[in-house]
Amino acid sequence: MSKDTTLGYDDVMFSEEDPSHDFYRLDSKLTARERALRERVSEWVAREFMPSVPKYWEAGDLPRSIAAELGALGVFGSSIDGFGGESLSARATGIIMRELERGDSGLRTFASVQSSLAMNALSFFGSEVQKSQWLPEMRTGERLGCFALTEPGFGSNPGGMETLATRDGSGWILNGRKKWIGNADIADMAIVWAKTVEGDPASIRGFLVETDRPGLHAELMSGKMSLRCARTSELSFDRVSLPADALLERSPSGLSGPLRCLNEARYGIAWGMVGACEACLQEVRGHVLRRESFDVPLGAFQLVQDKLAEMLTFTTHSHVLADRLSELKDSGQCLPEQISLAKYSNVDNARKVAALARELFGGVGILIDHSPMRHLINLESVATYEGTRDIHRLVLGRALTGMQAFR
Ligand code: TGC
Ligand code: FAD
Repeated sequence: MSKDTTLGYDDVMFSEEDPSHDFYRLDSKLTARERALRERVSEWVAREFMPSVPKYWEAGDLPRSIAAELGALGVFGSSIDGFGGESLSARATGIIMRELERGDSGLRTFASVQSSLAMNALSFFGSEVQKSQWLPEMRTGERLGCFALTEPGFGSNPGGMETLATRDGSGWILNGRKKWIGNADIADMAIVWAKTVEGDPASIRGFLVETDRPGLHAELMSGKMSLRCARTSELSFDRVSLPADALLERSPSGLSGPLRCLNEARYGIAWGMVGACEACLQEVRGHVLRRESFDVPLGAFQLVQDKLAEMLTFTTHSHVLADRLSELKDSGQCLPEQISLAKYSNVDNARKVAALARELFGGVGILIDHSPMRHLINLESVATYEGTRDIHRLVLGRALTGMQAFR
């Protein structure tokens, strides 16, 4: 990393003095506790995580040891009451994701997979025994989970999945393959979604599968050009024997079980995008005030100010949407379609903000020393997982017309 351009602590930690910060004063709604949570997570990201980002990025890795640090910050299980902690407001969960994504989308993904997906699946659908056995240690980060829905042939259409759990006495035999599974090669357990009747999407159920079971194999995927600070694997199940109590007994039959968990992760992404936008805008604002061209700071040019205004506008729109979503969620009124709109449009906004910020950095903007290009590349993954833009617009089209156009 070149010395003169290295990010400083102040470039990353949110600053209430920065005029681009929280333009509509939405953070005035934060309780003292939410404010303290935000400062704690933001400070850890700026001080502890950011200095290692170039190393993680080049290695294409995020070490398992980060789990204990995130656990100590209180990042995992923030919507779950009991089992080693208490539930926080929806806004607090959003704030956690916002601050993690300010650092890197891979970091927020790590928390989403553990907390929004694996822990929530257990909390929604697990037995009391499963919850007591797993949730307390997942909260601290001592144990890690992953969420296995996607298959090589079935991403946008998970209902087509071929992974099959068949009865074997009182237990089950699991066969199949999953792809693109975050944290799978370092996880202690996987929430695996499988059909219990071949070819019947209405038979999909969730299973808690310990990753040391014979016949289960995790293969780390290589060659990712996006979300490099994240471990993503293929999982295969070759006649994996499961006990009867591996079934998530309260998981409904069909896709609504996994989709209920996806709602939680998509909600977190809508908030995470606010953090990615804020990081890009804050960093590039500092740059255009310092960097001179034609003997004046870049920030003095009208075209540059137009780009800054555009970035502020997208950032603010995303923040307003995420904040309102948290109110709808806390009042029990939040619809999956509202989450779809916020997920896809906040990702769209963040892609535009990151691209403008990268442009304003000129040549140095392609170096790992600066965040916008890294955010921009990461956002290719975020735009793809948890439902692509196309899928979420089709969800909205269905809500508006009553006709589904997926098939
Ligand atoms: P469809 O017929 O629409 O629905 C099947 C059943 O599910 C119910 N449902 C929902 N329930 C809860 N929340 C939602 N958002 C729901 N949407 C639908 C629905 O009422 C029905 O219930 P029931 O009782 O009648 O059975 O299903 P479909 O097969 O037509 O598919 C719909 C579609 C395309 C929207 C869905 O499959 C979809 O969302 N596809 C995208 C797949 C996706 O997002 N995968 C994500 C994998 S995990 C991941 O990417 C992690 S990345 C890491 C990170 O999060 O950071
Ligand atoms: P496809 O479904 O093949 O889609 C390809 C293109 O076709 C897209 O542009 C899509 O919008 C479009 N398309 C598809 N269907 C339609 C349609 N009906 N109408 C119009 N256009 C359509 N999954 C997990 O289960 N767990 C994880 O932890 C996880 N982590 C991930 C991490 C990363 C980095 C990535 C990239 C993916 C991850 N995924 C995970 C998988 C992710 O959810 C899928 O990649 C995503 O759902 C899209 O599926 P696909 O890649 O098969 O694309």
